[in-house]
Formats: sequence, C-alpha cells, structure tokens
Amino acid sequence: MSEQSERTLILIKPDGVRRGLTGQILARVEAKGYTLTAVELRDADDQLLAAHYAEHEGKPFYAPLVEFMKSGPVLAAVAEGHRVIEGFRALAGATDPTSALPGTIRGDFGRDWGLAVQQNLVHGSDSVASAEREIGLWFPGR
Ligand code: IDP
Ligand code: MG
Repeated sequence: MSEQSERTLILIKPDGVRRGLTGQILARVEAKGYTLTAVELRDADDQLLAAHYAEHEGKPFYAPLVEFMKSGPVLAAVAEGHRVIEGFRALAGATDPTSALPGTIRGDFGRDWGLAVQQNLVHGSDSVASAEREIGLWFPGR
C-alpha cells in the first residue's frame, strides 16, 4: 500500500458553511499534512443523508440531524494520507462540542445551542469501511 492509500470523507456541516469557517477548517486539514483530493459544495437530499447516516436511524436525534444537514450547503471533501481517518477525528474532537477539547475544530468553533441535534461543524469517517462507503455515496466513482 502506498502512503496515500488511506482516505476519509470529511463534511463541513451547514453550521460551518453558514458561519464562514470552511477555509479555516480545511486549512487545519492541510496544515496537518493531509492531501485534499476532492472538495465540493453540495446540497444534500434525503436519500443521500439516509444512506450516510443509516447507522443512526431510530435514534432520537436522527430526524433533527437530517433536517439540520439539509438546512444549507455542505462542503464535502476527501482527504488522503497514512492514518488520516484517525488523524482527522483527532482534529475534529469529541462529538459534544462542549466537551471537545480546545485546539480541536469542535472545541474551538463549536458550542451547544440547546437543540435536539448537536451542531458540531464537521463529520469524519470512523473506519476504513465507513470511509470507502461514504466516499462512494458523496463522490460516486471515486
Ligand atoms: P460523530 O460525528 O462524532 O462520529 P456520531 O455518533 O456518528 O458522532 O453522530 C453523528 C452526529 O449526530 C453527530 O456528529 C452529532 O451532530 C449528532 N449527534 C450524535 N449524538 C448526539 C446526541 O446524543 N445528541 C444530539 N446530537 C447527537
Ligand atoms: Mg460518526
């Protein structure tokens, strides 16, 4: 396997796009040393989001999560590099932006707004299998 063989799907969620944070967030990915191989602003629809978040179907935050993800454009990106899946999740920080450590994307830019779903700026794939599945959904053919 080559150095570039691991890939992850990164989403900058609608809160990050609305707040004008896409540049700062992508800059952190690049500054860490990963390579962006696809970047596209997208309007996600129900079908794509149902597939992307299938593991969460039935959870109390599922419907609010889908609505939130449709509330504005999402920046979808693919990043590559050895251990990029683990590395991007470390850059992102914990799911709950209140407990996400300062220095992480969610810790520095996110907060709890008291809503049914946490608006935490970014998504990152959590395994090689998830990454390949999610890249196939957002960037068919890649
Ligand atoms: P992750 O994005 O850190 O991998 P997941 O458990 O995969 O977290 O959840 C997907 C998304 O659903 C989270 O990023 C967050 O926006 C939302 N979410 C997850 N758990 C909760 C919760 O307990 N309350 C509200 N929203 C949640
Ligand atoms: Mg997840």
